[in-house]
Amino acid sequence: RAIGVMDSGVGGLTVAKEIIYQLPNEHIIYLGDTARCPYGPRPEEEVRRYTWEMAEFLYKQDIKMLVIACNTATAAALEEIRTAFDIPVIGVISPGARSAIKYTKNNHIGILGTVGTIKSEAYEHVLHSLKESIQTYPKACPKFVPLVESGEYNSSMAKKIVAETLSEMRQYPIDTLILGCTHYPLLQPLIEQYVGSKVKVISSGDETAREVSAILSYRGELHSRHEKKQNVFYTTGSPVIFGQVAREWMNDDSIVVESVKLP
Ligand code: DGN
Repeated sequence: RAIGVMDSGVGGLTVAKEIIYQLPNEHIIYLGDTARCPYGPRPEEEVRRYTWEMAEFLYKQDIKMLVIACNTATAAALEEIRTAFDIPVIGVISPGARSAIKYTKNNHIGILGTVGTIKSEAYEHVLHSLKESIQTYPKACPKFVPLVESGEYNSSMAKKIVAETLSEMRQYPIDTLILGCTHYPLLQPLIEQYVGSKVKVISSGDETAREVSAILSYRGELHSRHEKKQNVFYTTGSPVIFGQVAREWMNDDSIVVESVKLP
């Protein structure tokens, strides 16, 4: 059986890439809800409904585990989907927060995310439950996701938008910066360049993949040999740009993207 990975668009590919890297024997079924991306500015109730629709689509593909590789969707619906499903369901917020706690020395942590994620204060909640003395510096970055979805994450416009959005972050005493949106690792080189080498930039993919590995291994559900099946990538939008970003980001020219309709 496969591992289901879902996001509002191409962002969850940053998590899927880590899962494929750490668990090369596993088979992934990915769903990006590109037609309704971005989720960030939408009311929580709407994000919750869309997240359920994606989760149910993947569940029907006979998956053994579900990764909600979208912070906005994790904040809105992880707990209720986890309660309802009979397979393990994880999100990306706790893994990202755990990584940040491992790295910070001065306990000042910046958080970048969508409007929905920042408003939910989900990162603050997890960070403070792990370590009370953490000081947080949140910033919503609504211009980042459209840049990534349009494949323009290397452009000079991207560089300008990163600089404009993060100018106040440079004033804060942070030593760690959480990319609290799975789209942002595609902008990571620009973000790192802008905040400078004294700030450790964290994305949640690595730690999320470790959690997938730990859970499946505990349940005895890891494949010991390579699953012969190709990973499958679905989008609710146009497969053209999605396919370009996916092939480039995953370094895999064989990726074919299929269209689906939700619900
Ligand atoms: N990739 C999603 C996240 O991690 O929050 C959000 C993208 C979006 O829909 N704005």
